[in-house]
Amino acid sequence: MAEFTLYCFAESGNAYKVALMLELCGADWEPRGVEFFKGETRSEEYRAVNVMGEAPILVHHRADGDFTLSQSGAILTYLSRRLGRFGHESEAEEYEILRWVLYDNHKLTSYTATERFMRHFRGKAGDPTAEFIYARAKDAWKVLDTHLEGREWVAAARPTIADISMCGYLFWPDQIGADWNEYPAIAAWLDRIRNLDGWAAPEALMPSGQ
Ligand SMILES: N[C@@H](CCC(=O)N[C@@H](CS)C(=O)NCC(=O)O)C(=O)O
Repeated sequence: MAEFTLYCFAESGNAYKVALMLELCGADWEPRGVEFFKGETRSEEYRAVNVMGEAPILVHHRADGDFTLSQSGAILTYLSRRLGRFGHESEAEEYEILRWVLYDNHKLTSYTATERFMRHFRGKAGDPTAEFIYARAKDAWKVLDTHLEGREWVAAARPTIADISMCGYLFWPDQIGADWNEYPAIAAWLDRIRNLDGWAAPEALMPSGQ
């Protein structure tokens, strides 16, 4: 058995954040595919593992027993401490990383993922609710683009879990309705992430949830 098991599926940018972290760290991990589109996260069995009914879930098979954790931000924090990579080096960095992981979960990923679901998976682009969420997602992209002007990484002079969290959905520009030419700092930053040793696309790391 691998050291880490990740409940995940390829269409999930939230799961991708963790899969990418594990891969960039060269960790010994295996995916446990979640049949999201068949409703697995709504099943009693799944909610017994994660009452929130969400992917990703990480199970760390430790000498002192299995440790199970959900919420990509919590998992990334845990992994950065256990694996000694992509974490903070000072108190100021610790809170800068936390600030951006929280912004990601509240604004960037939540609007981007919801907009993508409506646009790409439900074909609802253009309906008023979808347009509202799209506008909120574009606001968050602008915030990120402005922040990245003149800097290479989100929260430190090197890549951290803040970068890994925030890029979760952004390698699917067509699916989220983004043209990165309009956000040049994001485009350059995504290229830097793509060039990290061990980078792989979501579909190369996880099985489809279809
Ligand atoms: N904030 C959570 C979001 C997780 C999340 O929304 N996961 C989606 C898949 S990408 C999910 O499982 N949704 C199930 C549902 O909302 O019913 C995280 O970062 O882990």
